Amino acid sequence: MNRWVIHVDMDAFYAAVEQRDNHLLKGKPVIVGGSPESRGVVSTCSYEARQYGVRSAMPSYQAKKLCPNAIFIPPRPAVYKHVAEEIRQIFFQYTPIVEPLSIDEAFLDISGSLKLLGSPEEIGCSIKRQILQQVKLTASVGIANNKFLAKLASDCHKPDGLKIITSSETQKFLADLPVSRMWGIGPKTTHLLAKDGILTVKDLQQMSLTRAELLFGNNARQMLELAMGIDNRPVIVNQPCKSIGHETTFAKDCLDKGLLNQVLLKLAEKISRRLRLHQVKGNTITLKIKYSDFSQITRSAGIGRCGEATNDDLTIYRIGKDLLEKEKLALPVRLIGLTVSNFEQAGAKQLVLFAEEQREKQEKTDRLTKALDRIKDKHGEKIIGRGVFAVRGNYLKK
Ligand code: TTP
Ligand code: MG
Repeated sequence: MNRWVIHVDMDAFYAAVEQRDNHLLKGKPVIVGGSPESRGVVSTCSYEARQYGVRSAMPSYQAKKLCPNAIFIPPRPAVYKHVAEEIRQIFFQYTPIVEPLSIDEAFLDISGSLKLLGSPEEIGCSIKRQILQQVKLTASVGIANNKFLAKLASDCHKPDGLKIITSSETQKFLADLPVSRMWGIGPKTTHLLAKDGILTVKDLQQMSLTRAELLFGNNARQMLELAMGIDNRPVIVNQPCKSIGHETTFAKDCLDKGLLNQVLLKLAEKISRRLRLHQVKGNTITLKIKYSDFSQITRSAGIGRCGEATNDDLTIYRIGKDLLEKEKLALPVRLIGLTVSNFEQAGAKQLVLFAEEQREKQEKTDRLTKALDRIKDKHGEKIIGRGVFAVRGNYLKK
C-alpha cells in the first residue's frame, strides 16, 4: 500500500493567535517576543511584519529598526499550548497516527483513512477547513508519500497553502530546490557546498556515494536518498489516541430535536466506522453542545453496568440521544458532537456474560454491521446508511 503523509504547519502561529484574539491587531505587523528595550528576541511575527524582513530569533531591537510600526506583544505560552491541543484533537479525527514535531507542526499518516475519508487532497482540505472553522486559524498543509516531501510541500505556498507532491512530480520538484532546503543542511554546510559548486538538490542527485561520503560522512547514503525523494521513516505516534469523535456545525443554529437526533445518528455511524477501522471499542460516550452564544457543555455516560465496550453505531447513538434528552436546550444549538473514549482492544475478552438471547441479538447486529462496512469499503461512505436518515438537507456549515 502506498504511504500518504500529511504535514501540517500553522501559519505565524503565536502571532496569528494574538491577531485572532484582538481584532485591533488584524492586518498589522505584529511581533510576538521580548521587548526591543530589554534585549528581547522575536519568537515569531505576522506575515505583515515579515514584509519588512523581520524573522524569528532576531533581536527585537533589530526588528524594531526594520519595522518601526510593529506592535510588540509578550508571548502567552499557556494560550498557545491550549490552542495546539485543540488542533491536535482535530488531527486525531483523521488518523490515530499523529507525530507532533513542535507546538504547531505535526505529521499525520493518513494511509489507513483514505477509504473512509476520501483522497489525500480532500483530507488535506478538510483538515485546513476544520482548523479554520473550529480554531479560527490558518494552517499550511503538505501532502506526499513520505515525511521529507510532505514537510517540503507544506512550506511551498505559505500562508494558508496546500501542496501535494505526487510520485511522478517528485524528481522535478526536488531538482531545482536549493540545497539549504534539505534536512540536515544548515547555513554552514550550505556555504561549504557552494564553494564546491553544489547549489541545488539536482547537484546532490548527480553526486557519487564516494563523494557524498567525503562531504556528509555517515549520513551520505541517507542524504542521497532524500535528494532522490526516498524516505522510509515511519510516522511515529508518541501519544496514543485516547478518543475518537466527530462534530457538526449547523449552517443555521438549530432547536429541532428531531434534526439533532438525526445528526447524532450520522455522527455515531462515522465514529463507529473509525473505531472498527482502528480495532478499538470504547466505554464512555460524550456529547458536546455549543450554543448560539458560543457557550459549551459536555455530558458523558458510561456504556452501563450490563453492557460491554462498544464500537456499534446504534449503541453509541442511543447513549448520545439519552444525554441529549436530559439537556434543556435553552438556546439554539450551533454545534453538536459525539466522542467515544476509554478504549479497549476490539478483540479483548468480554468481562460481562451475555444472556443467550442478548448474545444472539448482538451477533446479528455484528453481522449486519460487517455487511454494511463491506458495502461502504467497496462503494464509498455515502452509498448506504441507517434508514432513519430520511433528511439529508443542507443543514451543515459549508
Ligand atoms: P514556526 O512554525 O517555525 O513559525 P510560525 O508558525 O510562527 O510561522 P510559519 O510556520 O508560518 O513560518 O514556529 C512555530 C512557533 O514557535 C512560532 O509561532 C513561535 C515559536 N518559535 C519561537 O518561539 N522561536 C523561534 O525561533 C521559532 C522558529 C519559533
Ligand atoms: Mg508554523
